[in-house]
Amino acid sequence: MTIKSILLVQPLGNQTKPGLFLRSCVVEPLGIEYLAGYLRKLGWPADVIHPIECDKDFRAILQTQKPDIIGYSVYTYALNQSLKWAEIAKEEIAKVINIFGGYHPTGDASIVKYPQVDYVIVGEGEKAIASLLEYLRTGKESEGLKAVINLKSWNSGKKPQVCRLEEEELEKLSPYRPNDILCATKHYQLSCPPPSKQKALAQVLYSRGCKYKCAFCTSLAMWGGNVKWRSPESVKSEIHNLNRKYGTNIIFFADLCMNSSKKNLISLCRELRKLRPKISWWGLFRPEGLDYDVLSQIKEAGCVKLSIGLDHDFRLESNLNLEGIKLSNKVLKSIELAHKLGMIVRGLIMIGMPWETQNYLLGLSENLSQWFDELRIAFCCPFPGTKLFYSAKKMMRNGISLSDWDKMDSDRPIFINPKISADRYLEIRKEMLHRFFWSNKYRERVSNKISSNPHLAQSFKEFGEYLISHGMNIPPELINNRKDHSSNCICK
Ligand code: B12
Ligand code: SF4
Repeated sequence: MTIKSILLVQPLGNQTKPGLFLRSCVVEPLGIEYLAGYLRKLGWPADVIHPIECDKDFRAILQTQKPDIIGYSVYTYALNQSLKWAEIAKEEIAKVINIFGGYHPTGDASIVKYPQVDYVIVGEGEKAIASLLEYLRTGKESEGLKAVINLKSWNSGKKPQVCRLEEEELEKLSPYRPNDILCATKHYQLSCPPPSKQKALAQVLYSRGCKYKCAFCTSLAMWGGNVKWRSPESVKSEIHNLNRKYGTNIIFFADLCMNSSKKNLISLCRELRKLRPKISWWGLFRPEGLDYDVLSQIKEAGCVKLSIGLDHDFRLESNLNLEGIKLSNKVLKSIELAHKLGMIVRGLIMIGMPWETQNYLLGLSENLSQWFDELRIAFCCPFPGTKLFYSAKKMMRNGISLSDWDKMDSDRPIFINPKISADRYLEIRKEMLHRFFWSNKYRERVSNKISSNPHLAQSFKEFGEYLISHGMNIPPELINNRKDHSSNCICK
C-alpha cells in the first residue's frame, strides 16, 4: 500500500485537566514523540497532534489530515475513548489502518479482537511500528514484527513479544517535538522555577526500563525487567538543544528510577554540571541509596526536586494483606539531607488496600508531613499486564469489574475494604491532604525551609495558590508575606 500520512495520538480520556491528587502537570506525549522521531528519520511521514480534547476535535483533525495510518497510545483509563476514536476513523476514512500500542495493549493484546483495531503492538514501539509500516508497504518481514499482532495471527495462537532497542540504537533516537507542543506544558506542583517562571517544560529520558519488579507496576510488561541507558553526553546535548530552541528552563526526567544505578547517575551529573545556563530538573527516585555523595552531586547538577516512591515494597504474597509504609532511619536521614541542601522532596504513596483503616491513613499523612513538602496520593489500581491484575478479581468492589477501563486511572478506590466505602475513601484522601498541610510539624518545617532557602518562597506561594484553586484550604503562611526571590533559583 502507499502511505502518505501517519498520525500519532494519545487519547487522554477524562484526564485532560491537571488535578489535585495526581497529574498536577501538563506534559508532552513523550512515547509518541519518540515514535514519530524514529519514523521520520527513516523517511516516514509521521506527525503528532496533542492534546486532542474531544471526539469532535479528533474527527475534525481526520477530515483535514486524512491519515492512512493512525497510531494510538493507549492508557487503560482511555481504552474506551481510543476504541471510539478508532471507530470514528473508520467512518471518516474507509481504508485507514488503526494501530494500538502503549501500556494497555502491552498488558492485554486481546483488544485486537475489536473490529476497529487492525494491529496491536506490544512493548517499546519504535522497531515494531517501523517493521509493520515496511511490511504494509512492501510485504517484507523483519524482526520487529514479533511484537505485532492482528486478528488472524491472534486467532492462530501467536503471542506477540516485546522487541527492545539496543543501547546503541537508543543513542540515536530523538523525540520529534512539533513546534507548538512545549508551549502548553507546565508543572503546577511545587517546583523551582515556579509555574509563572517556567519555560517550555520538557520530558527527557536517560534510561528505559526498571530492574525492580513491583507487583502493581506495568514496567515489567513494557520493558521486560532490564534497564537500558543512553550516554550522559547525548542527554546533555538534548537538554542543551531544548534550551537553545525553545528556551526550556526545566526538565522532568521520565525515567522510571533515576537512582537505580549510582554510577550512571553520577556520570549524568558530571555532564549536566557543564550545561550553561544550568537547567533545573527533577525525577523519580527510590528511597534507598540517597547518600550525601549522590544528593550533593545531583543538586550541583541542577536537581531541584526528588519525587520519592514510598510503596515499592509492595508484595502480593498475602493478597494485599500488607504492612503499611515504613521509613527506615537511613531513608529519613537522606530526606533530611535533601531538605538541608534546599531541594524539594515529594512523597508518592498509594492507598486503597483492603486492610487500611481511617486511623492508619490519617496518621500516615500526618507522619509524612514532617518529612515531605508535597504528597501525591494515588489509589492502587490493577493495570492489565501486572501481577496484581491477575490476583485482583476477587478483591474488586461491588459495581467495579476488571473491565471497567474508564475507572482504571488511580484516582478512585478499586479494591474492597470492609471498613471504608468508596465515597468515604475519597473524603479521607482529601482529609489526608488537609492534615498533611495543616500539621504543626509541616508548617514549622516549611517556614524554616523557606527562611533558609528564600529562592523557594515563590515556589511555595504559587503551589499554595494552585491548591486553593483546586478547593484545598491551606495555611496562610504558605502563600503570604513572601518576597519573590525566584530569580535566585538554585539552578541559576
Ligand atoms: C512519566 C509518567 C507520567 C507523566 C507523563 C505521562 C505522559 N502522558 O507522557 C505524568 C506525571 C504526567 C503521568 C501522569 C499519569 N500517569 Co503516568 N507514568 C509515567 C511513567 C513513569 C513513564 C512513562 C513514560 O514517559 N515513559 C517513556 C516513554 C518513551 O515511553 P512510553 O510512553 O511507554 O512509550 C513507549 C511504549 O509505550 C510504546 N508506545 C506508546 N504509545 C504507543 C503507540 C503506538 C501506536 C505504538 C506502536 C507504541 C506505543 O512505544 C513508546 C516508545 O518506545 C509511567 C510508569 C511506568 N511504569 O511506565 C507511568 C504510567 C504510564 N502512568 C500511569 C498512569 C495511570 C497515569 C495517570 C492516569 C495517573 C497517575 N497514576 O499518575 C496520569 C495521567 C496521564 C495522562 N493523562 O497522560 C500508568 C498507566 C497504566 C495504564 N495501563 O494505563 C503508568 C504505566 C504507571 C503505573 N501506574 O503503572 N504519568
Ligand atoms: S514501581 Fe517503580 S521501582 Fe517498582 S517496578 Fe515500577 S518503576 Fe520500578
